[in-house]
Amino acid sequence: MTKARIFRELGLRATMPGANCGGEWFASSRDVITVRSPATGELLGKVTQASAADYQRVLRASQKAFAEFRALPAPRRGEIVRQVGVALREKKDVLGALVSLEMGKILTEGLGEVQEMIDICDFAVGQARFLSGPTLQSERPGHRMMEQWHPLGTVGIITAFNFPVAVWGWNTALAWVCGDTTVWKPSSKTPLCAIACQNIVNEVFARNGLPEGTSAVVIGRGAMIGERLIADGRIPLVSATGSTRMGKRIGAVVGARLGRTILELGGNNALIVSERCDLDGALASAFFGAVGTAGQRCTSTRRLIIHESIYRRFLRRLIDLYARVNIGDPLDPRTLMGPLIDEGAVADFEHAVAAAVAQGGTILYGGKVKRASRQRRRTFVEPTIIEIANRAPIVQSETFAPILYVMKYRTLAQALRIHNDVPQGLSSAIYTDSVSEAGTFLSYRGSDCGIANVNVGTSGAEIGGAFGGEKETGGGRESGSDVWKAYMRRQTNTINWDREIHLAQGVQFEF
Ligand code: UN1
Repeated sequence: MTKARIFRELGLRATMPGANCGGEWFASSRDVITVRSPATGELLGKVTQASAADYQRVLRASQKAFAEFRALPAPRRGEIVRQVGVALREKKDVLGALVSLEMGKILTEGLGEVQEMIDICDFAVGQARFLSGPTLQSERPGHRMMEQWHPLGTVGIITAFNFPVAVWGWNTALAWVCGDTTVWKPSSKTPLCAIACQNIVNEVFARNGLPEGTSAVVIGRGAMIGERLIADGRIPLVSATGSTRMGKRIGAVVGARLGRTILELGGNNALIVSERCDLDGALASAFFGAVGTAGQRCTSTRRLIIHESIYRRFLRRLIDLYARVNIGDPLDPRTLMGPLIDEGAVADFEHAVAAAVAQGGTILYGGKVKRASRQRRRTFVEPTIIEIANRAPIVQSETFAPILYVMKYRTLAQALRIHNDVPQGLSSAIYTDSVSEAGTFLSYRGSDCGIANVNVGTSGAEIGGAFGGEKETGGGRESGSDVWKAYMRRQTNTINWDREIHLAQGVQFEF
């Protein structure tokens, strides 16, 4: 698919302003992002970032839209989200290709990301008829209690470059059926994906007569737009995906004004490979988990904890697979691994490899950066396997690159200790055919992560589950299950349907 076709079908132009709340795009700062293909360096477009005044305009529109949008019955809001799902189905090929072009993940993964958005739309349509609370038994005669869920307000959504469309999709589909308006600050590394998504939604929302501001985008610097958004008392909920460092800042600022957050931050995901397991399955899961998306998923497999009796054999087979990885143009169907997002990410990769070696690690495969050429930026690295101790400082931190740290264990208790001995707690997996090992891994004594899988790898979660993690991953949950509750305000109602007044707890207060 050509760039020209992608641009035409998604309403993108060579230069674009970066703010929108429906209708015209606008931006009044002098700050321009130059977007280049991470693979080739080809100029893709220029986006003018939003100014403080642009931010205020977006917020005002969002607040105004909320007053109207929340009055629509939830199933009607669901019907509109259904139409967004249909529009995404129609644009899946081009939007998936844009994700691949701008972010650098291989095409099948770009398409998969759009599929996640379609799936969450379908999920949200059903949810729209089921935003329900319980009725409760009152202790007082003639009284009834119940819970209701009301729309919350403007939801701020901050997303990272690595999932430039899907994470916004998870948040918005739910927020909209819940009656909230949304303001999106996407990563400045992937602004074109954000513009394309907003264009798709604008068409659907306009057709349905929704007020401008129901869905808004402000592309801008963290220091300018991000800081304003998190400090803004008009935004009751900030849902943010990104690094732990960024999450600590957001948590502190939003917390100081007693706002709410959904934080989905760094992971340090491990896969335990038991000697009693389907080794082919374990191999395939480790391979996809570590090499997929060039290791730039928050769920990427970063640590392999392998039973000592199969350690050498398993690694030999894994290294064989690594040696066959086709690295190159993410839009070429033969490619299995594309580039990292930019030269900064490559510097992080190089730093991590050097640190691992300095901290006692041995490189078993890869470790090098590919040289730049006329068709290639210096953003391609080798998928890398390093044998190292879990306690090495570099293993304790998340490097967004295809580096897999491997280590061995003797007993399951030891494997679990190693597994949980990192500051992060997003995703985890064990490959085992033992009911006892699987049961232990999923028990309170097992994985301390928000996601724990048996015979399924750490990455590539379905949208139907709650997605997020513990410890430095931030504790937030996005996507499926009962996550919608975070996007609404809960109200407890007590109704006296009889004449007599009764105070709770038997208190007498008569005059
Ligand atoms: C992310 O990397 O921020 O589970 C999201 C997965 C995807 C989502 C990843 N469904 O790998």
